[in-house]
This record gives sequence, structure tokens and C-alpha cells, in this order.
Amino acid sequence: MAKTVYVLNGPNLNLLGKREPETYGRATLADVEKLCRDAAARHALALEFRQSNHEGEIVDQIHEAHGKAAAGIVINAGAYTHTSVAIRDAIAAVTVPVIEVHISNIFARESFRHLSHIAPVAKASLCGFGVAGYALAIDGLAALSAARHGGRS
Ligand code: CA2
Repeated sequence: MAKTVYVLNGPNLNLLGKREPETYGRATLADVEKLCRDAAARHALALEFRQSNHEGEIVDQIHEAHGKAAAGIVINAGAYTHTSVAIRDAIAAVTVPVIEVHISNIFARESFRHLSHIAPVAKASLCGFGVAGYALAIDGLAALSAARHGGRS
């Protein structure tokens, strides 16, 4: 059976494409889901695509991915990136590889966005590629998995 990649989106990302296009572009969250579905399919992975405005719910989703032995998690925790020790601890507690993604270049923005609680516990992080970063993160997960399994997924 195909393994699953979880793509988790944090607070306010439901507004994507509807506000602040100069920072986040014009793609909607539905467009991002399609992009992720296509990327996952290219690697024969199933996709669970979620968005939540609630910190504890994101913690639960991380535990769920672990419980289902997911292939990996791609997470854009939104503003919780910079504040949430609970999400950081959930990621540190699971063995599923986690890739952190941000649409904007968080290091080229306000200084409060320069700290990520997630980066130190993630396998890898990427930012500044716009929504294309989500597909790049799924490609990266597949590459890490291939490297671990000597080419077998
Ligand atoms: O660049 C990213 O992907 C961020 O994770 C987006 C977060 C921000 O707090 C992080 O510092 C960087 C904000 C997500 C809110 O998304 C919106 C989308 C459209 C309009 C308003 C908010």
C-alpha cells in the first residue's frame, strides 16, 4: 500500500490567495493542495492535506502522522513557527521525517520571524520559493527516503 505524506498548514493559511498577494502570491490553499497532490503522485505517495488555526489540533495531526507511519510531514506552521514549543516538542517526539516550509523568505522579513522553533527538530527547512516550496519539500522527502532505502521506496 502507498505510504502517505502529510502536508500540515497552520493559522491563517486558509486566507492564501485572498489577502496579501504581495507577500504570499495569488495561489489559494486549494491550488497548493493540487500542487502537493501532483508532487505526491509523482513519487507514488498518498496525500493527507490539512489546515488548522489551532495549535493543539496541529499537535494531534503530527501524532496522527506518526501513528499511521507516514512517509513524512511537510509543515508550514505559519506564525506558530515562531512561538510554539508544543509543535516543536511534537515534532521532536516522533520519528517521521519532517520538512519545514515557508512561502516567504522569513529571514528577509521582520526579526521576530527569524526564529523558528521547528528548524532545529526538522530534517530540513526551506523558505522563499513561494508555494512551489511545498512540491520541493515533497521531492526532498522522497529523495531522503530513497537515500535511506538504497533506491527502494
Ligand atoms: O511564509 C510563510 O509561509 C509563513 O509561514 C506564513 C505565516 C507567517 O506568520 C510566517 O512568518 C511565514 C503567515 C501565514 C498567514 O497566511 C496568510 C495568507 C494570506 C493572507 C494573510 C495571511
